[in-house]
Amino acid sequence: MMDWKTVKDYKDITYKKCEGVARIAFNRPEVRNAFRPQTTSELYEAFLDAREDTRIGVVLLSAEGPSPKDGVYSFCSGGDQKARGKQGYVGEDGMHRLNILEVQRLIRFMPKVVIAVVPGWAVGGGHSLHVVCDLSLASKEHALFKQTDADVTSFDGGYGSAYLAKMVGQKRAREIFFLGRSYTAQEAYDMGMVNAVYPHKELEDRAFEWAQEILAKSPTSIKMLKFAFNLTDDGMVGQQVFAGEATRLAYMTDEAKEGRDAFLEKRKPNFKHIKWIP
Ligand code: S0N
Repeated sequence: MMDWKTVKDYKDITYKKCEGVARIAFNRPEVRNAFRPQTTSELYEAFLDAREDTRIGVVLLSAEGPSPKDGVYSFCSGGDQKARGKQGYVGEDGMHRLNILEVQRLIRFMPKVVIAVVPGWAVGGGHSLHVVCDLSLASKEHALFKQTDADVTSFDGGYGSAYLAKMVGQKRAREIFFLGRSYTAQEAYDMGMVNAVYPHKELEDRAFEWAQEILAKSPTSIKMLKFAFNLTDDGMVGQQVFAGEATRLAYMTDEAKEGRDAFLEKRKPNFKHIKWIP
């Protein structure tokens, strides 16, 4: 039995932790878990907390539900169209904000595995979020995948589309965006954008099991592998992120200690005893 502990009470999301796993969940089921600036600020804060917590190795991005209005389950239906002003999504401070892309980047660049747990509709920017997560698990009965970006002129030309094409192929990605059809969990699995499909009532338990399997692995390996998988698609930033971790590993060597000590002791470094390992 999982003993989830609430980290902080938020307005638009729930945030809990249990045994090395963080669970961040959308909590606006009455609007199919659409995100507004308030939601993206909360998501960013929670993801940052999970990133910084050295006990956490896996984050589950999930959703509360079903909707109290009609019993429909959703993961996320993207940007809240009611919060959309003339120049974009408007926060309570009246500013236009595009912060979901910052959440995407945090998911992409955090040195931990993020799993999208999709209990229902994954639509628009909600679809993009599952795409940017490292893994996706979906409810057999209720998960539905759909891209409405071209219907509402609020489109993701970054990871949501270009990275999706790497996953399912150019023809399929263009079909998903150009036609805006709905796809079942099984169809999403067959296309290669979902890792596994589970009966709805088992979904959260299975996701926790996936997380525990990952947590049994070497943290450094998982981190380096994630950044290696990202590297070619992220250009110079991908190289920067991967290289930063390589530098961190180099810091742990005797030669790094010698380089630092020599500088501090105002002498030339002596690397003569260090082997040139082939
Ligand atoms: C999810 C859909 C398919 C579900 O259909 P269903 O089951 O028939 O339910 P509905 O009756 O349509 O909805 C139930 C209630 O929920 C409200 N609602 C649903 N989705 C939204 C939403 N996104 N915003 C606001 N409200 C929503 C309905 O209004 C309804 O409420 P009531 O009962 O009061 O009438 C279907 O609902 C649907 O298609 N939803 C809209 C999906 C959509 O178009 N999303 C936006 C797509 N674009 C983005 O997400 C862009 C993301 C983004 O922010 C971004 C990304 C990259 C670059 C920049 C940006 C940027 O910030 O702009």
